[in-house]
Amino acid sequence: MAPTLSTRIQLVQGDITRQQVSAIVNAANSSLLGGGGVDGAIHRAGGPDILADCQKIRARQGGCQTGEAVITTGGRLPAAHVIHTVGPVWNGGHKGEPELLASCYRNSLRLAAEHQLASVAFPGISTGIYGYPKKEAAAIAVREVQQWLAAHEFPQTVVFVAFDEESRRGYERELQP
Ligand code: AR6
Repeated sequence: MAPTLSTRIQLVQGDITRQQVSAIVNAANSSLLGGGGVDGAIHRAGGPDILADCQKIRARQGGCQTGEAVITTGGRLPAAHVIHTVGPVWNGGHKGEPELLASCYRNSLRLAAEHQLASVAFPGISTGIYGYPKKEAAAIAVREVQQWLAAHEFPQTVVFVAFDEESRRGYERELQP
């Protein structure tokens, strides 16, 4: 029997760099050169091979625009790959932020599907330094992932990684049947 949508989505609270999945998603910036927050944690835990791949992508296409995604090695991480996506900076919500955030999820999932990755873990893109309200961001994340999984075989599983309790409650609300 094919797994149902609800068994293909998991929610955990913790550190995304520890997740045993095919790819973790990074909340990057358009330079792809690293930064604070989850970006800093991923580069620290994964080591210099991730940045080396990012530099190659920069040489090829000059970085990554808001709403887009690129894929690199996971270096020393348990995850073989990192998908770097650039979320929108929250600016009140009327500057295209919801559509750009939805694009981050769709483009990350598309890369995972193209590489036939079994499992992908997402942090709350834009919900830290970029200031996107966690509740609204969780609603977009869950909607986009559910729509993707309903229409695609890959990735088989998506893990939402909540770093704190407020984020976890946001996902829980949205995932209620
Ligand atoms: N595991 C899981 N989630 C985490 C972790 C972790 N180790 N660390 C932080 N979070 P942020 P943004 C959560 O600020 O808002 C960087 O400098 C955090 O609690 O990392 O998209 C980039 O280079 C929050 O819910 O990303 C960009 O310049 C979420 O991850 C900028 O920050 C995202 O917070 C991107 O800002």
